Amino acid sequence: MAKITDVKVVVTCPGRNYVLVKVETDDGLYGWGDATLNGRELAPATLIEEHLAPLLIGMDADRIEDIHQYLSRGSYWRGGPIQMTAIAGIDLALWDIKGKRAGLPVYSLLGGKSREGALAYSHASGRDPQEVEDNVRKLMERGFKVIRVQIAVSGAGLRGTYGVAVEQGLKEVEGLPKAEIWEPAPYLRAVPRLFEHLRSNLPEEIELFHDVHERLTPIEAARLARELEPYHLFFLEDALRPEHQESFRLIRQHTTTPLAMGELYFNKYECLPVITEQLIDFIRCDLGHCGGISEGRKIAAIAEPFAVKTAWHGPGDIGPIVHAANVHLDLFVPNFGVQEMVFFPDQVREVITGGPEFRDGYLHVSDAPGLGTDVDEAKAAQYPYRRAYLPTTRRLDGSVHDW
Ligand code: GCO
Ligand code: MG
Repeated sequence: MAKITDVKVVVTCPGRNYVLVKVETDDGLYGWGDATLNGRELAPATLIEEHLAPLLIGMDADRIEDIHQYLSRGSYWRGGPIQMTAIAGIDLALWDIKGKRAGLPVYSLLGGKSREGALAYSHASGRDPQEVEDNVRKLMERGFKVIRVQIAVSGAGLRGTYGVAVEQGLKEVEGLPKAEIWEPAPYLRAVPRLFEHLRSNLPEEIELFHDVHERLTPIEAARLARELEPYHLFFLEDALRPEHQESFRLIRQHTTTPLAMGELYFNKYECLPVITEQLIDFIRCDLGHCGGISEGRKIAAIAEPFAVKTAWHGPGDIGPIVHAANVHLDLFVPNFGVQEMVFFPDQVREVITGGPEFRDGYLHVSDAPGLGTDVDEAKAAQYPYRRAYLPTTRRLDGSVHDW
């Protein structure tokens, strides 16, 4: 028994905003979790501070599953990105504490290592196929064996650089959200051309794939997946909006391109149909947005008998603590597929220390008890919260399109 004595939220902006959750117990231990929701940071922060923390004081930090059930089902209000992000922040902190109490890394508490390292992927992008190729080669030199490729969609009236590196437009921007102008037709022409170029110029061993970011209709997605079939993608990511789960059937009828989905599913129930009907090949929920390790390990277990592998979301807009949780789970999960990763800037690493290390294409965590991450609260205080938004997307006629 270790009574929870305090739950504290730290919102910090070492380049971008992170919402960090500290849980303390009466045996003198503490754990850190991450409840960052990109562009909406103060919503989970307030939910934790105002509504969840008072419920947790005095509870037994060791009873992680009971706390998860209590917060996710006992409250009447279920699911959703804000609540499941807040719960994830607490859940990760509790796993961190449990590991520290046991003197064991979290992967060991989950059942131990099924593999030595987690196969990792990073992103390459560019304004034209040659620039993407050059960036893929740079990542290959760093040791990556799997790479996501995105290309800017250009044409008359289009504005913005969908999918192209951070400095060219994807990062959150301060002030009002930047509007990008995007059209499906030039996009649907650009992506197969990109893969044709890459597959003719790069060694065949390198695994490549593409993220659609939920921008297509079912029939457009089926067309794209079919046209990409000759290029043997590792997977086609998020081809459809999260509301269109049943439309994955349509894509499946038309192609053998492997499919991945899940960063916009917020609990195990939302993952069910695409897994149990074997409509996807990779489930890629965000452990920081779907309730943490406790929910993620169940999603992985549901997926295992259906031959669906995990590929947890791991971009820069969730901090190193979630990335550490990803890798602890990756090392254990038998049906692990691949792990998305980023190299965090020094500023972030000064505030949030520890976390996974990349070596020769794989991610590793240390044997330190818990998640192996910590937060320098004095450093975090030097970077106060700054309101920021992701860009939004409109069509040429001015109407809103999905992000
Ligand atoms: C991914 C995501 C990112 C998103 C970001 C939005 O697969 O990493 O789709 O590319 O841009 O997470 O907040
Ligand atoms: Mg994605």
